[in-house]
Formats: sequence, structure tokens, C-alpha cells
Amino acid sequence: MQRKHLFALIAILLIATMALAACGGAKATEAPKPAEKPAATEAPQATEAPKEEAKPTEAPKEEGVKPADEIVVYNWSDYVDPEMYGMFTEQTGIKIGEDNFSSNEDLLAKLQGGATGYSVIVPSDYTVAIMIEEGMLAELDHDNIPNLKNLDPEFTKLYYDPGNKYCVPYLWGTTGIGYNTELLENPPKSWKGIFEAKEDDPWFGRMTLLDDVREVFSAALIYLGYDNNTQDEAQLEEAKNLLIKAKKGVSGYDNDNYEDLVGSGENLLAHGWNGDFLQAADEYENIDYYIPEEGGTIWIDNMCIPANVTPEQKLAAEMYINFVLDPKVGDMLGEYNYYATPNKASLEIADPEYKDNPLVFPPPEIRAKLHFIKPLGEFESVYQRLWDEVKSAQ
Ligand code: SPD
Repeated sequence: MQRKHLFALIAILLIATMALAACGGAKATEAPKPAEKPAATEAPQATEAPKEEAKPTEAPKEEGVKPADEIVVYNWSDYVDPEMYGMFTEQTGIKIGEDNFSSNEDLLAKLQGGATGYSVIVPSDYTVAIMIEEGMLAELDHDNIPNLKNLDPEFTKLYYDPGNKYCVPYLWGTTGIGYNTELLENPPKSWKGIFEAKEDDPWFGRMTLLDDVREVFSAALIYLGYDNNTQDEAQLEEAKNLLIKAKKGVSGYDNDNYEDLVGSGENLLAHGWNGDFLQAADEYENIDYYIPEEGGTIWIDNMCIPANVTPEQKLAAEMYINFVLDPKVGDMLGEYNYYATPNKASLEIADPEYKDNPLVFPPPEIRAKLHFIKPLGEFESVYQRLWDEVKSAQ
């Protein structure tokens, strides 16, 4: 059984037992009072943990608040090492379930729509900025997350959350093109081959784009030589028209199965996230990934706690975040998923094959061509309107 399918099965069983308490049943509609500060916890020797064992996560000795028995993580699909949840339960007694979203916009819409029961969510950088602005996130109690000291200092000064007041980086990655190496010898080096594909290009009609407004517009804007966060409506109109014309060569918009469709040969290439292709390459052994010559996007996904959790859920969520920041656990997570860890202590014990992989940790010449998607406030709705026009065009 493919590991993603095995994990899906485990996740379904866990979620089935927790479904009532989670999205539907949990009554956590009020913003909770922030958890009281626990009595001083001992600084764990996390960086010295041997590679074989993760340091157990203990409940902070907090008076009054006990961690919830169960939490649900709302995450992207295939974005955890399935062993991690069992390890966390073994260490803490807290059961953990997972529900999935496919894009930042879906996550945002779900929480804006009043969903409750999620204790940890995993939004990307620009979405964190939106959620902080809208008061949707709880402030983290750093006393409950001593493993924060393992983060690379670069990840403590992020523009969207300086000092990690609300969120802790989970994994980071890039967006580019993955292709089937058996069926396609020469994939297009430029985004031109994607957005202006010709009918006799072998990938014409056999490629997908992400179903993600800001990612797709970023790729089109980068190809056109514009800022991928532009608010210039003429540039955006040009990008929209390019995307509409490109539709004839595109077989669909997909965030969840695009890498399998490339691996199986149904499609020849796809726009997508580096680690997804690299995980699929383990199964299919015929997938490679690259950033087109004009560049691509770079992003950081983060563990955050919604503002509507109970104090008990918040404490359990902080324990989970602390667990993920353990050097060994952070290393398992990064290596399993082929995404880059922001955890310096994890990198110190990581396999060279992982930390020296330029498709996971891009070298400076590629980094120089990567752009973050930025929050645009009210202007996000212009992108959304143009995206709707792209999606509905015949
Ligand atoms: N399968 C997990 C993919 C996670 C991708 N998150 C990146 C979002 C960037 N906009």
C-alpha cells in the first residue's frame, strides 16, 4: 500500500472516532481566555537528543488548565510523517486527528465561516498575516513551547509574525514544475512552454496547474516579468488573458493528485509544490522537479492556533507544536515529506542526502529567483474576481 494511502486510512480511522468532538460537536465558539502561565518548565536538552529518540513532550505544570484529551490538526494533505501522531499520543496521552484543506483560501473560508474544533492549523505566510489582521489566531504562550529555541533564528524574524507571537514555522518549500522523466525528455525551461503551449507540444492537454489563485497568478506574472504581488490592474488583466488562453493546453486545476497523475503518466507535467513531487518520485521513480528560468514562488507554512479554541485545546496544541519542534521529530517531518525544515537542531542531525538536496534546499542562484506571495488586504478580492473569470472561461 502506498504510504499516502496508508496514512489516509489511519487518518480516516482517527477522524471517525473524533468527528463528533471536532468540527461538528466541539462547542468552542467563544474566544478563550489565554491559558495562564505554567510554573517554570525545565529547559529540555532538545538539541542533544540522540537521533533515534525524540525527547518526550511533558504537559507543562500549569495550575488550573489540563490539556485536552484530543486535538484535531487542520493541515494540507500528505504533510506529516504518519508515525508522528502515534508518538505524540504515546508521550502525552493526547489523541490526535487530522482534517485536510487544499488551499489557503479554503482554510481561510472555513474558519471565517465559523468552523470550530481545530486546535492546530497550518496556513502559509501571507495567510498568517491575514488571520492575524482579522484576529483569528490565539497568541502562543512561549513558556509552553521551550523547543522554540531550536528554530533557525532566520525563522524568528518573519515579516508576517516577528518573534513568533502567533505561529511557528512548520516546513517551507517552493513552487515550480514536476515532470515525468520517462515520457518527457525535454520539459519546457520557461513558463512560456506552459502558458503558451502549442498543440504539438507533447504536454499539451496533459498538464495541470495548481487550483490556487495566488500561485497561478504569481507564475503568470513572473513569466510576464511583473511583480507577483502586483496591484496594477492592467498587468493583472494581461495575466488573466494569458491564463484564459492557456486553458486549452491544461487538463485541469489540481492541488491534491497532480503528482500521481504525472507519476502514472496520465499527465506529463504539472505546476506544483516541490516536496509533493519528490515524495511521489519515491513511489514512481520517474519524476523530476525544477524552477522555470524566470523563477517561481517560495513559501513558509506555519503551525498556528485558532482564536476560538478552549484553554485546554490551546495547551494541548502548544504541546503538539513543542513536540514538532523536537530535533528528531522535525527531522522526521522534513525528511519524510521532502520539504525544508526551519528547525536548526533538526538540520544538525539530518541525513546529508536530505540537507544537501538542492530541490529541497535551493542553492543561492535559484533562491534569487524565488518570490514570496504577500498579503494584499482588500485587493485580494481583485485577484479572486479575475481567477473566477479564468476558471469559468470556455
Ligand atoms: N502536500 C502539502 C503541500 C503543502 C503546500 N503548501 C504550500 C502553499 C504555498 N502557497
